[in-house]
Amino acid sequence: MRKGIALTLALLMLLMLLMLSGCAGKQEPAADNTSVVVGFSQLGSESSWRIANTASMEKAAKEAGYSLMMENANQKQEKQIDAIRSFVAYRVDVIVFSPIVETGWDNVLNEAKQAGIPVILMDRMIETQDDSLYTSYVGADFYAEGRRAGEYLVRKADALGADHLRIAEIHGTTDSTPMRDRQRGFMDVIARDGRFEVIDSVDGDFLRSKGEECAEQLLEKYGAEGIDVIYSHNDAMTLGALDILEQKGIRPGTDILLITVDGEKDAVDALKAGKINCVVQCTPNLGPAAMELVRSLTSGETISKVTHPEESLFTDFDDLTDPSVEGF
Ligand code: GYE
Repeated sequence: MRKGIALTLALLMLLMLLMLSGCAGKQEPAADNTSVVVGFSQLGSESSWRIANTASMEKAAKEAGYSLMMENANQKQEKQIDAIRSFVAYRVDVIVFSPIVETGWDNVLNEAKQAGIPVILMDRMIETQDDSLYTSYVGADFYAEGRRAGEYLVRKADALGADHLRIAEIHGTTDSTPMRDRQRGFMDVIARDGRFEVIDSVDGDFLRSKGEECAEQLLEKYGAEGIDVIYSHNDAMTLGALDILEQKGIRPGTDILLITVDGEKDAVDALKAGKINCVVQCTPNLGPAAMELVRSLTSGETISKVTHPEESLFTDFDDLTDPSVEGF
């Protein structure tokens, strides 16, 4: 009888040991991370940049072991507001969101604040009098991107010996951070240089289809001879414009210079083919940095208010056969 009990106990202990060692041996994230719920409001699916950004967030959350509740707002601010409200009602641990435009968030973010839920702005910023409405921002320095685009153009004008370049801008979603700051950075560099004239600025909403429409309108209004440069705030719009130029027998990159932002594969390939002159990089891979902020926050660490990724640019001055010149 005693022997029987001892044997059962020994077997039980063996079983427990096996279970414990099984847990320790797993390569997966700590089990308790799954109790951390991150509410993520993505603004839409307007470009390859956005699709890559969504994938980066999903992958990073999975790797960190967090439960990600994601809502895609399909370019509607109201849908983002609804998503944030639902995250508050669900009492998620952290809210991450990419605001489609800068204004109009104070009420809903106050609701999150009252509920004690920290908010991380990912990719885009908000305009508010109350900085306590968000804990941290992780995303590009769009003003620096705009400046890089302007500095490239100054260099190009020098190289061409040009004394008058007429620029048409195709800008991103009105009142979004990348639209505002890519425009401001670019203008700040070229404004006091008499060689540059901005003849128009049209809204392409970061969409390829609108980039096509904008190019059609600009060509109708000014003719190919009336435009020297198109500065477009993202690759999707640039690639749309590029198609229209080619359809009309205008050589993109030669007859009209093209400056773009993002760095998706198709744009970098067009740069290599001489059809785009400058690609200012903007990385969509913000997932790991965003999840690191979630980790710090949920571990009670203090976090920095602003995190910018390192970014650069590719241009027709560079050695484009270098393997580091590649898009996402
Ligand atoms: O440049 C564009 C996307 O906010 C940085 O949004 C992002 C921008 C990106 O639609 O392609």
